[in-house]
Amino acid sequence: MSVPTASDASPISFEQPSSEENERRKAKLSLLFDRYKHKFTTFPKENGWIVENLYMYQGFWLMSNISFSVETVMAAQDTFQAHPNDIFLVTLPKSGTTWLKALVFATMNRNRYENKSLSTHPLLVSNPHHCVPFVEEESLRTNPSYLDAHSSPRVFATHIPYTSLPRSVLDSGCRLVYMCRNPKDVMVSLFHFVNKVRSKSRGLMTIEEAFCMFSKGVNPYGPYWDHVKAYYKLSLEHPTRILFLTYENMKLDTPNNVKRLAEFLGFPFTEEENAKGAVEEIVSLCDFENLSEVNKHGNFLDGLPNNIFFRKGKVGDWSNHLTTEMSQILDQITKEKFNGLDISF
Ligand code: PAP
Repeated sequence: MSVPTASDASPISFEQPSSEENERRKAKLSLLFDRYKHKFTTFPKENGWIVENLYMYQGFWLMSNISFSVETVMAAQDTFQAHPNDIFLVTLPKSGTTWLKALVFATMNRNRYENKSLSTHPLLVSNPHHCVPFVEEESLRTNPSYLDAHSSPRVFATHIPYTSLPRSVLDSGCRLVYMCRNPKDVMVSLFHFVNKVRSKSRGLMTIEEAFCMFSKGVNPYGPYWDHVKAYYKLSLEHPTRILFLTYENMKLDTPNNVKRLAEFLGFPFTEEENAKGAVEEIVSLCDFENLSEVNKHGNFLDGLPNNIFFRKGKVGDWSNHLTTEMSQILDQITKEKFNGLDISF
């Protein structure tokens, strides 16, 4: 059986973005802010984690004046055109986006890099976020658009809640992979991330503040539970259209989950590949130790260091940060919100 390959026409740049590119992105963001501010500044507002405010848009809290924001989501809704064979990797921030991008990219492009020196593999020279673009960032793109590529299937990631996905994504019948993670680990991971990127003038966020906001559902792309639930239900209704994965299960048995992923994406591993250890190769290429080493230096877009996406990569680190009471409250909320759903971590 021959394994399909993603076309070589992909114009993705694996290079580090230049400071000029970051400036151009900033200018584009500012234009979007001006285009949409008359709408979203009237929406309900809360204190933000990273930037000053979060705005409630279509039932979810979104930042503003940043790449992942209410204005970039609105721009995506207005302009993003999905193709029926596109693939979307959907996550809440800090649920395993970087890892999922790497696994999917490595799986779908395995033939392209076969028999080549491993050191030329994009995942060994650049950030997984450069390999799979976000829908939210398409409106800020300054290099040739991925949208114009002949590469097929195209793969995008997004944090956008189901109800806010651009109409064409919903209508095109394309496939989605959703990865969710224990809310307690998501919260702790987000808390650490935020304190690395928040402007000095805002001071550090405390774990108590983070807990209080997260448990009320007030976090970027939150409420956590509503985001997960909508995609989970969709995965039950349309199992061939949406694959629902958890970070914890992926950790527990990465090879079998990579096989499931490959089948769902239409790139199943052949018996020959299985016999020669192709799955295990991908698993080890994308494991935390390897990717965090590759991304030890250098910068990602918007001046963020590559290593910001790699902290511990463990299941259950929440126990080092949350009090017993915080943990019990989050467990109770999760139990109530996920009542009747077969989601476990
Ligand atoms: P993003 O949504 O901002 O892209 P995302 O990749 O979803 O972030 O989440 C980052 C988390 O994934 C970090 O978790 P931690 O804070 O609990 O450590 C990060 O360490 C973890 N992570 C990144 N790469 C991998 C990987 N290859 N394997 C497992 N976990 C990973």
